Amino acid sequence: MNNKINSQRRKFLQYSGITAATIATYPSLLQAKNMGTSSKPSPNFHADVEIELTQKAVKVPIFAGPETRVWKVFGKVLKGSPSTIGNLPGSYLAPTLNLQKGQKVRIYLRNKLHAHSILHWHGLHVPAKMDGNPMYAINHGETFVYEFEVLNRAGTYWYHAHTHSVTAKQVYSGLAGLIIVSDKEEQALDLPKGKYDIPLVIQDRKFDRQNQLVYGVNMMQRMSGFLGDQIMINGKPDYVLPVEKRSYRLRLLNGSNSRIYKLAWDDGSPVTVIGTDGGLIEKPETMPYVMLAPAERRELWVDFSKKPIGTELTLRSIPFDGASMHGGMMGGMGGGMMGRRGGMGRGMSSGRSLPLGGDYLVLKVKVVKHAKSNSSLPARLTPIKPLHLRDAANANKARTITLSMRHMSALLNGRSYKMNDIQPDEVIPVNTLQLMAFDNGFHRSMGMMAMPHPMHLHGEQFQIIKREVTPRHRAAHATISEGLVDSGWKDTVLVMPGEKVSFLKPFNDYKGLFMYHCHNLEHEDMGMMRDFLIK
Ligand SMILES: [Cu+2]
Repeated sequence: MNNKINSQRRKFLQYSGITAATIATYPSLLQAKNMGTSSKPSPNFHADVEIELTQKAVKVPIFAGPETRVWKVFGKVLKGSPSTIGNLPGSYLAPTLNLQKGQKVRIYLRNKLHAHSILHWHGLHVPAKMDGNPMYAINHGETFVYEFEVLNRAGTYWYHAHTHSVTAKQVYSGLAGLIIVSDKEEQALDLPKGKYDIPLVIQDRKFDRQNQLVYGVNMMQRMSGFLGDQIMINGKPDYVLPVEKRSYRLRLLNGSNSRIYKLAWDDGSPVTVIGTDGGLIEKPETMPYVMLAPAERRELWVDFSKKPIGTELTLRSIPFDGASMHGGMMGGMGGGMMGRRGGMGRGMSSGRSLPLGGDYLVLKVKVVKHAKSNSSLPARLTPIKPLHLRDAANANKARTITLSMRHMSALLNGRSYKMNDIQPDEVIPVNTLQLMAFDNGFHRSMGMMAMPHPMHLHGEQFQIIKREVTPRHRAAHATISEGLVDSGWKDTVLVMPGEKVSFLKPFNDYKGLFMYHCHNLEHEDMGMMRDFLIK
């Protein structure tokens, strides 16, 4: 091991606050050997747009008083329309990348952090080398060059750090932003556009009295996942969205480390969903509330045209069961041990973690003025080509991935993450459709360790075909089931305790390593991640 990597690793251990005792339970931490290689642009790739993203540690104003240290991504368009990069107003989150289907994109990622890091384009179907696998993490001063064509349909995607063992901490510190892909099919629809098309990144955070981010890494918080005491929207506390009397398209992303939301309007209006992870669904779906697990996206259509000016409306997360180990105890206990908040102007913060499955405010909307135009909800959105079981290469034998937690580890088919550790059942022939399933204690009870897991697969989007729940967990499941959106294209699926979710996933075009993992980022860092080898 050379000295540079050694000192890098020391720094990152210091930064992560990982103690020697913790390392003993994370043997895979010491296996990250492949870090530290800049890459170069390919002369054969003719980019339509070129973007430079620079990661830096900076201080930003979030609250009154001391500025907050965050990890920020700065974006610059080197080639192409200046609108390729947009910023969420006043946000410390990474810039929004506005891409078109069919565009060839080159991104220079420059790492100015004193830590190794790599970015992943969540939901995009890109070559393995361009996917942000942790093995490509770069050190301070190095550059990784990404080149890919946008093959995805219009939709709300995102990007975030995917660095071995420290993804949770890095995303928490600020390394996450939106990718909005558009295409002709979507543009032809009369959906709210421009300032009436609003992205909303929902995250929970915790700050100390000096306004600094607090990230707890005790073992209990790792097992349940980090839970903050304050909801941030687009990186801002106490967020109020001013709207006109007309309809809006709201693009929700759950960018939280582990928090699952059950979102409902407080005036009892149903929620109208028009899109999910992989873009618009075929037709709007109306439900009493909508579930949003970490990394999932939901696009909502909301009409404020009949609301009087001055109306305040809130989107709340409302109670549900089966949220965490020991019936929700973990969230509350974790909160008590963490730094307390004090101070002014932080109305929503209590110093205690908001319990998972609790009742709390997420977003406030205020109707402030009349509108000059409106758009009505289209009855049909975009057609979705259904995948068929008969086309699966393994229609009679699903590739089942069992989810389990035991002895301070989180496992997939009983295995923990390791680089370059492909097992025979993780090899998938390229250009095939596969029948797959996530089994979260459906066939074998997890007992007290039953937890929800938001499962994500890299590469192409998939379609959900079936959910099954054991009798023991049906009552808890019924508290979330009306808010699931299983139509359309998905890249992340919430798998509740006692549940098995079956889906069809295409593995087209690209060979190489593609990750599959839990998007509860503490679970991911604990090893609940593996690679598929597509060949
Ligand atoms: Cu998990």
